[in-house]
Parts: sequence; C-alpha cells; structure tokens
Amino acid sequence: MGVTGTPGANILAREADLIIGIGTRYSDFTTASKTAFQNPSVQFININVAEFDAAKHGGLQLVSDAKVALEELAAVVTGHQVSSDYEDRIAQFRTQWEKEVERLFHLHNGPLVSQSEVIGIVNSVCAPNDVVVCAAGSLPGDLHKLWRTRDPKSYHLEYGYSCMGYEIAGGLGVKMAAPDREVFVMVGDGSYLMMAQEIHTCLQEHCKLNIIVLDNHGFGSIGGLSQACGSNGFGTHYRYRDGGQLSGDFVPVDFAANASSMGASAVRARTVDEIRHALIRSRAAKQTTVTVIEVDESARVPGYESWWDVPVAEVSETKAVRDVRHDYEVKVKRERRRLIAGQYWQTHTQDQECVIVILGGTVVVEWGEGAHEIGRRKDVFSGYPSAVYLPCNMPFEIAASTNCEFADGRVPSAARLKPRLITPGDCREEIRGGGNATRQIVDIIRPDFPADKLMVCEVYTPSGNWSSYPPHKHDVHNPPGEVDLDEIYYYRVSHPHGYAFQRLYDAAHTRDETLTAVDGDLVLIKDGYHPVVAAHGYDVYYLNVLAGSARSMAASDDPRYAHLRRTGLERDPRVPLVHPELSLASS
Ligand SMILES: Cc1ncc(C[n+]2csc(CCOP(=O)(O)OP(=O)(O)O)c2C)c(N)n1
Repeated sequence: MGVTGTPGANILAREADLIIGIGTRYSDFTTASKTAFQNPSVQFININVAEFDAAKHGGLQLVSDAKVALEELAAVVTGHQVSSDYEDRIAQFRTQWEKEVERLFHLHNGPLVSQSEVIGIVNSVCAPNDVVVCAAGSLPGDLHKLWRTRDPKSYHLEYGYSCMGYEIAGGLGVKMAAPDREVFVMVGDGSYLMMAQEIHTCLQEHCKLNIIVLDNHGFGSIGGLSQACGSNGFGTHYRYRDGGQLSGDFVPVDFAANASSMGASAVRARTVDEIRHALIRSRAAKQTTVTVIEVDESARVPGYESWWDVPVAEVSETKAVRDVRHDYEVKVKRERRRLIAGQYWQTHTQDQECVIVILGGTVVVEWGEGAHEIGRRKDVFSGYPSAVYLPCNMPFEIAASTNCEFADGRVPSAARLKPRLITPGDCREEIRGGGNATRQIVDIIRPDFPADKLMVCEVYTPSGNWSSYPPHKHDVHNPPGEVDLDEIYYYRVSHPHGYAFQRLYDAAHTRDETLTAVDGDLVLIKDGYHPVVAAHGYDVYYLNVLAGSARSMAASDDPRYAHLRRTGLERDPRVPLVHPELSLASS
C-alpha cells in the first residue's frame, strides 16, 4: 500500500478503522505522506521489535516478535469474521489488480518497450527462488506494484534509503550469501553510472550476476516528479548543453561496451522477443552478463489512489507550477497527526519553547512534575481554551483522555523558564472594535506572561464581521510604537462551507493579495498589514501565535484606515461568541 501500492489496498487503508502494522516503519511511501489513513476514528496496533516504530501514529505498542504477537492475537480474534461484502470487495480489488498487472506486462509499447514490460519478462524468466535486486529510481516503486514473488527470499529491494549505486554491489552480496540462486540485478542508467565498477569484483570473485540496465537516458523518476511539480524535468536528461540549456541531443552512452570492458558479456536487446531470449541466455550463462535495454521514459506505471508529499514551489512565474501548487495545497491538508482516546504522544521541546493549546477534548499532559488533566471544551467554538507553556529542553507526553485536537506552537528559545498550565479561568477576554468590526479576543499568553518569546491568543469573529482591523503591521523594531513580530493565523470555521478572506499587503505597496482561508488553514505573517473578514453566515476562529523582537504586541495601523479605531459604533451584541462557562458545560 501507499505511494507504491495498489488501488484496492489504498482504498481499504483509507477507510479502515483498525490498522495492524506488522514490522512496518510507517515510512513516507507506506503512509502516502501521512495521508493514507483517513477514517476519523482509525486506531493502530503496531507489532514491532523497535519501540520507536511501534509508537508511530499513536498506536497501541506491541513491542514483540511478529510471529509471537500474531499467534497470540489470532487466539484472541478466533471466531471473528468480517462481513461477506467486505470479503467480496477485497476479492474484486484483487481480480481488478491482476488484470492491471497483465495490461502493464503486455502494453505493446513502441517503438521502445516500457519498463513494466521488461519487469514482466524478467519475472517470467526468473525461477521461483531466483532473486531480484534493486534500489533506486523508478524501478523499486514499479517492482513493488508489479513483481510477483514466489519465494520469501527472492525479492531484495533497498527501500530504506533508495541508495543509487547499491544495485550491482548489493547483487554481489546477495550472490555471496546465496551462491546457488540466480541473481537478477535491475538497474537504471543513472544508478549504473554511479557504481558499475563492482562488475569487476563479480568477475574477480567468480560471482555470477544477471544485470539488466534500463536506459531511459537520465533520471526518469526525478524527471517524472519534476514534471508533476510543473517544472518540466529540468536537468534530468543526459542531453548535451546547447545554447545554455541542456536541450541538445542525448549523450550516447555505450553501456554494453562499458560492461564488456570489465569482462562481463554484454548485449543490447530492443524488442520483447530479443529481451526474453537475451535473459534466458543470461540465466544459463556461467559468468556475469549485462543486458542493456532502451526503455520508453514516457510509458510510466501510474500511481494508484495515493499521493506523495513532494513540495511544489510556492512562488513561481510559471503558470504550470502555480497550478500544481494549488493542487498541492489542497492535498497536503490530508496529512494527519492524530490522537484519539487512549493514545499518547511523547515528544520534546528541544531548543524551542512551546505552547500546546487544546482545541478540543481532554488530555493528560506530563513533563516530569506529575500528570495534569486539561481541556474541557468540545471544540474551539464551545468554550475557553486550556493550554500548557513549556520551555526549551523539556521532554513531555500528551495522552488523550478523549478524542482530541491540539495546536503545537513553537519558537526557538534557550531561556530556562518554568512550565505552566493555563486554565480557561487564566485566560483574559477583551472585546475589540465596534459595529461590524466587533470581535472577541481570548488571551492565552500575554506579553506579561513569563515566557521567552511566545505570545498567544484566540480571536472569534462573528459572521460577516471584520477583524485585525483597522489593518495593522508589526514588522519593524521601533518600540514602544511597533515591534517586529512574526505571527501565525490558524483558522477554524464554524461550518465546512464557511471561509474568511485575509488581505496581505505591505506599506510600500509592492505586495497586495487576498487569501481565502477555510477551516484548518494556516497563514504565516512575516510582515505587512493583514486584516480579516468572515464570510456572512459563518463565525470564524483563529489562533494567533506571535514571537519576535520584544514581548509586546505593539503594532502600527495603516494610516489610511487608522481613524476607523474611533468610529464610536455600538458593540455587536453577538459578541462575546464564546463564554468561559461553556467550557464547563461541554466537559
Ligand atoms: C545516492 C543517491 N543519490 C541521489 C538519489 C536521488 N535519486 C533517486 S532516483 C534518482 C535517479 C535515478 O536514475 P536512474 O537510475 O536512471 O533510474 P530512473 O529514475 O531513470 O528509473 C536520483 C538522483 C538517490 N536515491 N541516491
């Protein structure tokens, strides 16, 4: 499953309410960059010999040998049966996938063959206990999807670090460990160019390898990612530099001649039949052979029901990049770090001070001075917050008493201050503005709080009202009038259809843009003015975390709008939107 998984596996993982991880490190591939498990109440049981991996996703940790744990679990679930619909669905996914593999193995791609066709041929030429070895590029993902393993020790893939150059050296190691097995090394042309010289050692040690070089004239996988990021595969082809750009003809590399020069017997094969015959001869040969196959870079094995977090440039003059960035911003929001009732998260403030603001639910926080149960509101719209301030160098644990959500705000700090609990009763309320600029502020960490840099508050803006208004900025250190603070706005909106607009512009009028903020969005303000308005019909909450040149919230208004501070308008009677006592009522 995951980035290199099949559609059925990914759909089932997305919906599953229980994941049993057996020996998995929950890597970026496996978890589709933390987006693979979307069921809001999914739970994890992690069987692993490494505590570090067993703790991932806040899972129930079964630090154990997999076989022992599974035997014990099997006894516990004896008699449990999933529904026949679920079984049928799995069977259907499996049949559909078998068809897809057959399609990819027989693409009849031309004039060059596809990589998937080559994998199909190698798989069919291999005997069940032959070993396939690979490490980096597009091959490992394609092999994960397509290769049909028939013996537990016949699939040797270096997924851990995807280290280019491992392939031939790794194949040599496999052959030394299992001299009776035929070893098929599949290697991209990029990886081959990094470390082909171990062919020489194979000859020296009489270790026979079947090496298959798939030549797509460059870094096909990176080129594909670059294209997916709107960047057109820049610099990923082996092309001559031409007029400043790498846009000339392909640089011809004779891989067969290179391999022959080290004593291997080497052939080039182009068609499906030539490749099959070459591999059959290679398998029967006594010494290392290299089969060089030119493949069509554009005939890629697709991804299925999955996503990989490959960040896209935030600012670009290229429309394609801007379009892909838009899509990226939508998808990256599916990345989840969750804590549901009974789970816990152990972490450390390291070289930062930290505020944990409980957005909803109840947790037990512990930092070495006993356990503290905090959090009484159901969500941000139903009460005042509870929070914890933690200085640098502080290990701490958060255990969820109920399903919960919390914000973790941090800023670099070396100050050795005291941890502190902040209860709803410690928070101070302020109503700012009048008319349709009335909003409610709930201060959590004010400038006079004994923290190093952090300042934190929540702001409730009723539907249709303006907030952070008149527009103000805090980007120069000029106390007491203004100090230089960075600030985040973390938005929650009372309904999934709701939204706010936030205008970001600077005093020099070089930048002026308006963002649409929806539930869960986070906006970072480094400088300039940043007023907000809540769409009619939807109350808007944002959490502000600020830090900068002073423990002060001093800011300067945009002079054009400064007079609006004194309109004399009546307070909007809807404010306060949230009452401290609500937190108790909803506990
Ligand atoms: C030592 C090392 N350097 C860089 C990378 C990043 N990287 C991953 S795949 C790749 C290109 C691989 O090219 P090739 O072997 O031709 O395989 P293809 O992508 O064409 O399938 C690069 C540069 C890596 N995995 N390992």
